[in-house]
This record gives sequence, structure tokens and C-alpha cells, in this order.
Amino acid sequence: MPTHAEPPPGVAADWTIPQAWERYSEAEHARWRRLYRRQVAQLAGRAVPEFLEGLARLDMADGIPDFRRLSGQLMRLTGWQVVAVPGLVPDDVFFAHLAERRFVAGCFIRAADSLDYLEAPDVFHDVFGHVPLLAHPLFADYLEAYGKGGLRSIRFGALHKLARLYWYTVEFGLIETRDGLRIYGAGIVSSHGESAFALDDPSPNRLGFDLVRVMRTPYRIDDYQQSYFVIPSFRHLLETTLETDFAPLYDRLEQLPDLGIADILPTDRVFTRGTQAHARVRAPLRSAS
Ligand code: HBI
Ligand code: FE
Repeated sequence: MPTHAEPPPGVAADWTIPQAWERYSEAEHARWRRLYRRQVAQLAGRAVPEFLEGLARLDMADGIPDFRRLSGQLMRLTGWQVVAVPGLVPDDVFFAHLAERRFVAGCFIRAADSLDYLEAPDVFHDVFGHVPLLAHPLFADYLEAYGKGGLRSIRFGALHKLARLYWYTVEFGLIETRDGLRIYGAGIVSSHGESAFALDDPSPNRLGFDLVRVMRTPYRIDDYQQSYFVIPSFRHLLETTLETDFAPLYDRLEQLPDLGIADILPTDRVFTRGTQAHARVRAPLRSAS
């Protein structure tokens, strides 16, 4: 994705567009409700309580949320807003929005015949998946810190490494709780299949989160993850990110080779040593980042 790209015609300089909430059809709202109900059932006992609490406070059960109304609710809770964008936006634009506590979300909803397969993030992934945790103060601060770190990483030429942190936390993170492991990553909580796989399947590794370790680990965009990383708490994630001086870290990472996507190191805290059966049988690695 090139930085400093010009927005397409009809798109504002910051890449936002009007959501045009009035234009959703009743069939689209019904599709959202179906996805919502199915995921709420799937997430009981699987999602971290803070996600479920956020979901309950934001009332988005009745249909595709109007971002103006949702932003009003979120603004009162943690000072975040949700703004509409036409699809993927350039990295620098994405980070600049996060740094200002604006979450960018797609407006379209997936087709009725592909509820489980997504090529581009839709409104269900972006809003159901990402927004509930933005009602949690520590996670809200983490995402702002990530946006600021992202803007700096572009200057260091280290975006690639920082994107792995986003992937293995914001999108596919697991967390340790008193009741066992729970999911919090938006890519998992918005996926019916992966919300069971990430937590219950014997195939993937589940390893303790370590910032440098994660930044050395490639990820897949074409199938379920082969390794998930477990944070001890949202406070730990936020404090690690705020306390780390990323400039020397990026220098160090230059010297350290990337790890294999499913490697387990002697220094890893191992929650699950995965069989990798899913990755071997279903879908050999085609693309890693
Ligand atoms: N744009 N709309 C949108 N959503 C994203 O998640 C996103 C993006 N542009 C860039 C981007 N993510 C990456 O920079 C991060 O995933 C690292
Ligand atoms: Fe996402």
C-alpha cells in the first residue's frame, strides 16, 4: 500500500466518506442481526469479559449501527469515534486516525452466501470485531499508542515489523484470565470458525506474548493462524507498548532473523504445543507477511 496516495474521487482528504446509513436495505440489517446472534452465542465463555461488556454497552444488536450514534456512545465512554472509509486506506492515513482516537470502518456488509469468507474487512468485522474493546479504557489507550507508534515506524522503515504486533494482538490476540484462555482479537471474535479454532483446536501453537518475539514472527492472511500469542492482561500490553523505545528495538530487529511461522523457541512460554494438523492438511502456506 503506497503512502501519501491520493484519495479516489468523492473521498475526503483523510479518506473518510459518509456512511450513508439510511441506504442500508432491510435485508442487510437482517444479515447483520443474523451474524450478531450467531457470534454472541459462539462467544459465551470464549471472548474476554471486557469484550462482552463493551458489546452490551454499545447496543448494536438491532442492525448495522449508525456510526454517528455509535460514535456518540463511544465518545462518552473512552473518547473514540468510528468513521467510514471506502476500504483499505494507506498505512499513514490509518495510523493518523488511530493516533487521534478515530477507528476507520468499512461500510459494506458481506454477501449472504459468504458469511464465513471475507476478502476485505466489512462492517461486521470492523464494527462488531473491533469496536467493543474500544469501550475499555486500557485497550482504547493501547490502540492510540499503536497509531502513534505506527507513524514513527514508517519513518524507521519498520512498518512490516509493527504490523505483526497489530496482527498478533489487535486482530488475533488471546488473553489469560482466571478462568483460562480467552479471545480478544477482532479477527477471531468476528469469525465463527476461528473463534472455536483459536481456543479449542489442537492444531495451533498458543505461546506467551513477547514483543520482540512477535515482531519476528510472520503471519498468514489466507487461513487460520498457526500460532496465537497470549497476553497476561491489557495493562501489560499497553505498558509494554508505552515503555518500549522502538528506535533501538528496530535496530536490534534488523540483526535478528525472522522465525518460522510455527516455530517454538526454548524461551517461549508454551500454553499449547500445536499439532499443526490443520495447516498441514487443509492449506499449505501460500503467503506470509
Ligand atoms: N485500512 N480500512 C483499513 N483497515 C485496516 O485495518 C488497515 C487499513 N490500512 C492499513 C492497515 N490496516 C495496516 O497498516 C495495519 O494493519 C498494520
Ligand atoms: Fe481488523
